Amino acid sequence: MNAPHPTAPLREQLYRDMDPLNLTPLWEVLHALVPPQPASPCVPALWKYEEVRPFLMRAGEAITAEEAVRRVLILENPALRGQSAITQSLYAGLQLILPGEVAPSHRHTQSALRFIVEGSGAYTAVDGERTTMRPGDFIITPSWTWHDHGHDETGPVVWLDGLDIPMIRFFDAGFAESASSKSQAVARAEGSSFARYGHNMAPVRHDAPFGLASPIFSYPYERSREALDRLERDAPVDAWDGVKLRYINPLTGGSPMPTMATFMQKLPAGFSGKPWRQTDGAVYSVVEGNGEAVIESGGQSWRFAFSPRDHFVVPSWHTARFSSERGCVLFSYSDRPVHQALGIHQEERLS
Ligand code: GTQ
Repeated sequence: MNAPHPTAPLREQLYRDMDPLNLTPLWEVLHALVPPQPASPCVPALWKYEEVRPFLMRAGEAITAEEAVRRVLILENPALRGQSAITQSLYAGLQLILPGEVAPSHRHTQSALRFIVEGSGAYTAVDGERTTMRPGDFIITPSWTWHDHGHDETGPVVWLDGLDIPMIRFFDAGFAESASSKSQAVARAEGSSFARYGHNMAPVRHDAPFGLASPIFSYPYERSREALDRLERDAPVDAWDGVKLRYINPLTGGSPMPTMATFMQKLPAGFSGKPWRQTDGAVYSVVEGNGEAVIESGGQSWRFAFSPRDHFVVPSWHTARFSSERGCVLFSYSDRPVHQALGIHQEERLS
């Protein structure tokens, strides 16, 4: 038997005596504080739309959009229950709006993205300009812009909300306020932002109306899809990503909003991708087609068979690879711009 270390009682007594002064010995926690590589508490998770949708529709019976302010079911990481987080830094939720409803106008420092999952004809209004929502469209609500959502047409409309809520909470930097009127007055014609900034041109003056965020509110699916189709036909397919593009702020070439990067990718039919890992955990929304994601970390492995409108999360530094027999299209977002701004982004492409 090993004799107890002669200093052990000394240390125990030290810890007990200094505890009331809120003092803790670094050497007991150093390894966990400065890990040799990221050790995310998040786990990979998949939400099948066919399983989630009935609960969204029940939410539609249980509460109005106006009473809820935002009628959303939060996609919580199973390892972070109660924290309204899908990764340590990101929030995801599915928002439902029904014909005739209004989600009242407010603004907050948290940035939001919308990715339209089901239905058409709802609108979101951002600082006086409305944008009609269609499946596959990517829409932004920059920090501190007034926004309300409404629906004057038919059928339920569901979209994915991606926000930097946990990140802003981490920094204790959140502000919010409600508007005095439910819906904003329309100040500009629909499509005027896209006309000004969406054609590789920009106004001659005043060309950054939303500071760090993109002046384009809506990136229509047909444009993104057309680009991916053309690249699939005419350019080499990447062995890890298939055909993948990032959305940009046309004024800077950077991400549409400072805290979140967004991507659209197509896996061609028969694609069997090589594995990769990156420090930015990412949330995926399946747009079209079926496929499989295999995610591995610390000897554990997850295999997700995904279909249109399903959502899944790949946490930081988990190894992932994608495949698709008949081809598919995936939208995703992550906190990559923050990693890049801090100079800590890491990516590995494995073979
Ligand atoms: O639409 O403004 O899912 O403020 C969570 C917080 C949506 C929104 C969410 C929000 C919103």
